[in-house]
Amino acid sequence: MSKIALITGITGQDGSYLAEWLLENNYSVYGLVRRLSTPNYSRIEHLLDKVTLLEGDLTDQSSLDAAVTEAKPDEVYNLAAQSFVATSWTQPVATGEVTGLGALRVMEAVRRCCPDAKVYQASSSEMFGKVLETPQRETTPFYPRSPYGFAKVYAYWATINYRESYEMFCCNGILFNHESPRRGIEFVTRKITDAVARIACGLDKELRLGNLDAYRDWGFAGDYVKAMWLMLQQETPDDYVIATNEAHSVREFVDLAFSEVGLNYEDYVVVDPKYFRPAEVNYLLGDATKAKEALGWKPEVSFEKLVRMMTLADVERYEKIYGKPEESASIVNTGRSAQEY
Ligand code: NDP
Ligand code: GDR
Repeated sequence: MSKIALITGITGQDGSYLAEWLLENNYSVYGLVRRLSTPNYSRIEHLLDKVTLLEGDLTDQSSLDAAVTEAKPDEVYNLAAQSFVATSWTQPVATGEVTGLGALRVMEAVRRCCPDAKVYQASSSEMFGKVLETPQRETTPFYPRSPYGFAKVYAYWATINYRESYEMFCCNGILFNHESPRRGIEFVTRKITDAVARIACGLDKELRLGNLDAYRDWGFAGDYVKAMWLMLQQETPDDYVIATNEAHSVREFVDLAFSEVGLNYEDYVVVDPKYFRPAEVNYLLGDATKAKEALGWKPEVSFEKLVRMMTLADVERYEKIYGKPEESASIVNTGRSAQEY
């Protein structure tokens, strides 16, 4: 009998990779989708005949109860969230509702309607915020720096409390930043690779960014969803940091991405205070030793490969629409295709 998984946030970056991974492993996959004025299935277009979509919203308990009752899942992956940190200052209450209370509602739905289901909660390195220890590990104290960060701390503790109060199998994956060609366009990595491609194709002349000296531990989303799954395959529930153990600055990312197309970032990047955050997370570096030892998990894609993968994918996308640029940027000469990554 194949296992059943319910993914909230299936239309997001991680949801799409996780659905692929679970389907490859013979799961029946259900995905929760919310009502939008126009459906947003671009990341799961290729999976639509293989997954069952259920309508629901993390702000609506009855819809979550109904989804869990219908799917009868063995595993629930709560990936849905208002996940953009910058927006959490302009929509702090909505962020708290979805990212914080939404996780509690998912666990309540499981407790009431399908208590034996295992639950994965998408916790975040943003909880470490103004870091109190480097590198950050499972025991590092939290100091969130945004409404998103403190909403995730609430959800983190709700996950642990449901494990301890009801003996539910609930796990926190404390994931550091992970990216891919499917990353939302407003996140800095994708904003950069999209702009590099536009500039290389002659469609744009500059890229406006905020703090170039923020450091992040960036990995590949396709690697990270496997860690989520591994957590739910263990005998006992626990919490794990998932990271590459390498920190790079936004400046390094931007430099490498422009180099991929043979350009110098200093000729195009403009620092715009509009993108500075009211409280910044300056430096994140994760220690995933526990995950390596207990889950046998390690990242496969390096920082350099990730930047290349994302840049190539965006260049190819624009080239398909507008044709190759006259000036041969080096990316066109690598002979590699984004499909290879
Ligand atoms: P995305 O922003 O790409 O996806 C978020 C998903 O949540 C989308 O499917 C979105 O649906 C859905 N969603 C938003 N609001 C609601 C709601 N009210 N009800 C139901 N669904 C909703 O995020 P990622 O895939 O990058 O991240 C997945 C999870 O992991 C998130 O919880 C994020 O906070 C967390 N995380 C991410 C990290 C990263 O680096 N990517 C690192 C650590 C944690 P729609 O398509 O309709 O907008
Ligand atoms: P983050 O990702 O806040 O770490 O949250 P983001 O890519 O938005 O920012 C990373 C760093 O880059 C700096 N930065 C800019 N960021 C954006 N978006 N746009 C800019 O123009 C820009 N210029 C500089 C930011 O200040 C920041 O320091 C992501 C999300 O996926 C969360 O949901 C997740 O929990 C964490 O990663 C781990």
